[in-house]
Amino acid sequence: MHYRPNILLIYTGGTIGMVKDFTTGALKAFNFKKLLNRIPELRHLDCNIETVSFDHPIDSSNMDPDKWTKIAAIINDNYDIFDGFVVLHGSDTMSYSASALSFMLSGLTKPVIFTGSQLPIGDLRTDAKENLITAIQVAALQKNGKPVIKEVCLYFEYKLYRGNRTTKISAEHFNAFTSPNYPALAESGVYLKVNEDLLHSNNNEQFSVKDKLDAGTVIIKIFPGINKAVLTSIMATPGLKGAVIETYGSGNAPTDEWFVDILKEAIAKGIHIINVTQCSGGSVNMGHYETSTQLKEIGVISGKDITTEAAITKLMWLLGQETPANQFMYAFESSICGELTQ
Ligand code: ASN
Repeated sequence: MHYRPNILLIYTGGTIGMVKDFTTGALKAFNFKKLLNRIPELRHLDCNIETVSFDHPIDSSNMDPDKWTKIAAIINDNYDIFDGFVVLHGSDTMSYSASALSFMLSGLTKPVIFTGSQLPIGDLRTDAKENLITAIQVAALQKNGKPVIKEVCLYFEYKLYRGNRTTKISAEHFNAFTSPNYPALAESGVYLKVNEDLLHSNNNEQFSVKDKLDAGTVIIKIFPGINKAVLTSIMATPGLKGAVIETYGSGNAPTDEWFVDILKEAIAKGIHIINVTQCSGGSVNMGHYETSTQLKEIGVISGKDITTEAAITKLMWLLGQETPANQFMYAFESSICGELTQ
């Protein structure tokens, strides 16, 4: 008999399920289950769909590590019952959440597809229907009775990306995401074309949720004129355990003595410093220019071609897993689930 995969939709909030507050004119989160009833197309999909919603759906600007743990727990509790998961999420922080979950859902053997929309699902010109329907179809894709996708992905505007490779690039285009350093895993046109060579699969690791995160972290963007007092004060923040520094080009930063000394002292105190590029594509390569040689010498960790979103969540995750100090650099510079090119 024909098998219909079971898909769980997890609604966390975001524009996709929002409605306009008629007094203020602002969009706010709404009861998604009620809205779903208005999408008869879902009944034509070749899978069984169930939905679960956050008790209080949020605009994704209010996303935080506790809520990532909540999403991970929903997936864990339903892991054996469902063949795939679709997480409906606001687009603003979707790349952070997809990255965080990619680390937390260790040894994943089923698809977890994040999607959302730029316009509410009830809007006449909405992009929500295509995103939702195709995300469900991707989550339901099976080959020889097994899911095709076994990783955390993000589906938006005809493209399926590895979630931890994405970044939001537009506040208004339907094409709101890009994956600057890794090609799309699948494209949806007349056919749904999956590029199987690009898919991630774990090495027979058992699925488990590793949800401890430590948010004693910061992202610092370097700019010409960066202030010594400000940087000193950030590095002196109580409880700070790691910093992602967005540098120029291939990982370059000012060579001023004070700048290098502040980072050197922070590293000596046990703060992990991660170097990522503020360019929208390409990789950090410390030592390529004189302006990054010292960073390498003092023990700054290379983020290689990781996105800032994946870097900060990987940092929180490695800290949460209590990765020993002497293994931290190796652990960060190695790929856990395809988030960087080794
Ligand atoms: N502010 C919304 C959110 O991230 C934006 C969206 O979903 N398009 O929740």
